[in-house]
Amino acid sequence: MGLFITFEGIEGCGKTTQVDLAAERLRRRSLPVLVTREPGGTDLGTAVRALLLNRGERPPDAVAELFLFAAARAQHCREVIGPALAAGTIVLCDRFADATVAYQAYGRGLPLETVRFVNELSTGPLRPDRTFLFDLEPKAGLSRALTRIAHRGGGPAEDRFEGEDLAFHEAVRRGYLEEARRDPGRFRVIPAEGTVEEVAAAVGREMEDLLRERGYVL
Ligand code: T5A
Repeated sequence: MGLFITFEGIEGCGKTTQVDLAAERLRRRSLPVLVTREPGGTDLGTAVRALLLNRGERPPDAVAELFLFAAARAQHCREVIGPALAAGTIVLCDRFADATVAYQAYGRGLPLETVRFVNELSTGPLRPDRTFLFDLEPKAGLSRALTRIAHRGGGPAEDRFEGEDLAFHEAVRRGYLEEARRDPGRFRVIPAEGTVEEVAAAVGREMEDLLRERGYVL
């Protein structure tokens, strides 16, 4: 079995930047790595991503949103993540089921136990070995995310969640921190206000510990 590592946090916390840097470090050591993201990672996930993240005249209802994220994840787990882990790959995933708890339960206000149940259905037996939670003030995260969107050019902005108010993003952050408190064995909370290099150094230390713990020769 490989290793399943997820990267989580509010908008603009820097997780995508850190997923790419972590993958680069692992590849330099000739370790087999797969980088993927949610929603996404499969044809179905990519189609669902457009439905969920692009602004439209009629945004999905919160329950519809929950099921769309779950549908994308069910396909992703069975078509991509599960087989990659079975082949011994280290899978780095930009967001996973904790995002559904943070956004759809804490952010949207859907019942927590219902969201957990839907998550279990969509992931089946798959659980991350480790989750890095990049913690940042929502104001700082949103300002970074909006800069990223402004520089994106070309494609769709995928900014529907960035349009939510500050209270929503604060609730999402609280949700993530609460999940980390419930499962300290899996989560590592990484302060994300530093420079890219400072945050990457913290991720690097945590990755070394995990690889050593799991018997990888370093
Ligand atoms: N969602 C997702 C749910 O509601 N439920 C779910 O179940 C799931 C899976 C997905 C959206 O869907 C929601 C949550 C999201 O709103 P996404 O594709 O994950 O969207 O996009 P975002 O989270 O919005 O990703 P961002 O790209 O905005 O944020 P990241 O990944 O946190 O940040 P990153 O690395 O792209 O960096 C953003 C900008 O900041 C700069 C980068 O260069 C970039 O410009 N940056 C830094 N600047 C200063 N200091 C640092 N340390 C920096 N690190 C990065």
